[in-house]
Amino acid sequence: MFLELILALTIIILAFVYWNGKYNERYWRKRGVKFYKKNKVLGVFWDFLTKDKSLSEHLHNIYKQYPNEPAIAFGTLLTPSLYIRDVTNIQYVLTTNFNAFSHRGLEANENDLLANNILFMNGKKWQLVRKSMTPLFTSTKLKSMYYIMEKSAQDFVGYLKENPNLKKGNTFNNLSTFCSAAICGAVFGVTTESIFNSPFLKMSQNALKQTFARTFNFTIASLSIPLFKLLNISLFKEFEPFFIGAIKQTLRQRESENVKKHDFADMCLSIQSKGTLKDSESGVELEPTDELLAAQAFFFFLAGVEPTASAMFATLVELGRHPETLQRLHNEIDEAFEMNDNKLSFDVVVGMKYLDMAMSESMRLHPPVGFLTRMCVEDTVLPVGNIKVSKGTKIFTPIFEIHHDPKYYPDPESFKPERFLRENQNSISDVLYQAFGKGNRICIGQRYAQLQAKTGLIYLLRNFTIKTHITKEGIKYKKDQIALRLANVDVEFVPRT
Ligand code: HEM
Ligand SMILES: *[C@@H]1O[C@H](CO)[C@@H](O)[C@H](O)[C@H]1NC(C)=O
Ligand SMILES: *[C@@H]1O[C@H](CO)[C@@H](O)[C@H](O)[C@H]1NC(C)=O
Ligand SMILES: *[C@@H]1O[C@H](CO)[C@@H](O)[C@H](O)[C@H]1NC(C)=O
Ligand SMILES: CC(=O)N[C@H]1CO[C@H](CO)[C@@H](O)[C@@H]1O
Repeated sequence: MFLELILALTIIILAFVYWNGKYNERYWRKRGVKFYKKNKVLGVFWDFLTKDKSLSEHLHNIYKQYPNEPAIAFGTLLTPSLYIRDVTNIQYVLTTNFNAFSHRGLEANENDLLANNILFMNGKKWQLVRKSMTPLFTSTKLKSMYYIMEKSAQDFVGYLKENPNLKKGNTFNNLSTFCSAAICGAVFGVTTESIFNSPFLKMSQNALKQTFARTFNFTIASLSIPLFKLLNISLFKEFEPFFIGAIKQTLRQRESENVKKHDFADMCLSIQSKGTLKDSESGVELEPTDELLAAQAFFFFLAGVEPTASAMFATLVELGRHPETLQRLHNEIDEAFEMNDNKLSFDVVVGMKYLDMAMSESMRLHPPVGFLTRMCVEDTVLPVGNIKVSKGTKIFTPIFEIHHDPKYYPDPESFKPERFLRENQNSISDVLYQAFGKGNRICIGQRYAQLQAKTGLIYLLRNFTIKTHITKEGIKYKKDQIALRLANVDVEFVPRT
């Protein structure tokens, strides 16, 4: 009986795989689009599941394999998926025809409370929440957050000095500690006595661990929304008790204290005091519950830690390999301290040009997020190649590949901050730099992340110089579905004399 069941199931699966592969191939042949045949059912996701590489690197292989195609299709079960190569088409999807591609291609299940955040939201709800969170990232707000970040950076340097054994080995982890402390303090107004012992840090380090179950759940989320819904998969359930609890506690405490700190908690209270969020045009309404606000905070927190630490790490790795750049940056930083009586401000940090160039170039070479996704919500036609795209089609657009294409960045593998000199900027058109995405769904935390990363880098480089150690196997990227994080390499902090 059991054996027969297994046999029947195997036959059904094989029949589905055969039929689905044919179906996907035919679907795209009719539209005149080249189809990635290596796995006709799961496309690059098959490569991702079976190889020790980031998903981005598999997309990169397709990019190189089809140099003359405006777009390449691949199988993702029943969802048609299109990987767009041509820059005009990319611009069409991300900006020109945003209305047809306003969806990220992910949707959260209802009971997964912390996934109910801007990244996963779509349509009018996305618009309502994005609009209500935008005031957190104005220059005035960032200015008031700067001093809290600076304090975290100083504490971090002190911590490294007191614990010499930490100056080498798993530096990424230690950078994520700084990021966690900075965002907890700056955005949530949570400052504990020792920033290195905070429960938030423990949670973020746990959340950063890649386990099989997480990879599996997230792969289903990006492969097929219907299947994701059917299996009722949750992504962040395990963090609910701690995180929602922490946000509730912060909000209630702030309410009772009745002091203004102009941070996330204050903004939440002000949103809640105004009541239901409404879109007058469509009549869509959304209640700003503690849970909804906690979900936004949760994603801000994850984003403030993982990709921000990746950007800092990539910058340090490149600086350690390029002594002249490092020296120039040391000079810029030392001068800034000397000209400002050892007391930096938001304006001084934002005005440091060479730091900005070095970071931009590091994020060009190693963008912490390697590609973007969208889903088509209105039938349309991509201008280059005249490709018909139907509602429901999942779209992937390259970041890493554009950043490494010699057509756009001559000698793309070399680290050259000078590419980002103002006078050279004209050659880098807007679509060609996408470390923070593009269009209406561009990273809401871009300026925040840059400020936090720069503040950390400034204090680290004021007190230390850098040595980059690459292992025998050579630099590579960690296996990850979204992130591009450097592996097989570490950075050592050497005290400056
Ligand atoms: C260096 C660090 C960071 C990098 C490289 C980064 C990169 C990105 C990218 C590539 C996207 C997708 C944009 C698109 O689809 O066009 C994104 C979206 C987003 N990021 Fe970031 N991010 C960083 C830090 C942050 C921080 C610190 C926050 C919050 C405090 C944040 C909040 C968000 C949100 C809410 C979205 C979704 C926006 C939407 O769908 O409307 N990110 N980020
Ligand atoms: C790091 O450098 C800053 C700026 O010169 C200095 O004020 C600070 O004392 C140094 N930190 C430590 C822990 O030595
Ligand atoms: C999904 O699972 C949750 C428990 O994790 C449950 O509360 C909810 O009712 C389920 N939803 C559906 C539609 O089955
Ligand atoms: C994956 O999804 C299942 C089904 O909702 C859930 O029970 C499980 O906890 C999830 N795993 C992780 C690591 O989130
Ligand atoms: C606070 C923190 O994350 N510290 C870590 C720094 O890296 C070392 C490994 O070299 C860890 O042992 C520390 O826990």
